[in-house]
Amino acid sequence: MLGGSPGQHAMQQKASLQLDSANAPIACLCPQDCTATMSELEKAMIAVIDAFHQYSGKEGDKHKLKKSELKELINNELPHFLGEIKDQETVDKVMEALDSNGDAECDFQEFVAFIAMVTAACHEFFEHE
Ligand SMILES: [Ca+2]
Ligand SMILES: [Ca+2]
Repeated sequence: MLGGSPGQHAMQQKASLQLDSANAPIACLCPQDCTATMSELEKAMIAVIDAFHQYSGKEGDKHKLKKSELKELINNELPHFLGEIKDQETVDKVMEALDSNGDAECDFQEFVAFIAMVTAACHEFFEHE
């Protein structure tokens, strides 16, 4: 049969979703669609991954945030925790702090470390209240 069985087609779609994760919404890879039953913490983790790819895919390397992408992400997604970045100097400083491997871009590992840092700072703030 030309085009394969419907089952094969679904599997191909799933494979392409995995490869093109920068543009595709994060899909659960288990047989059932379990996104509906995910815990709040699991949803938050997916949200972190989603936010990264939403901005990293805009320009240049799809899997890294350059300065302009990082600035946009912080300004749009972390306005209450970090405040708006207005000048280039601040963007430079933030990137310098995050960029642990020195390639002048923020990859997912570096982004997760950053989120952990902000979350820890936020936790400290509530602890001292
Ligand atoms: Ca990019
Ligand atoms: Ca880097």
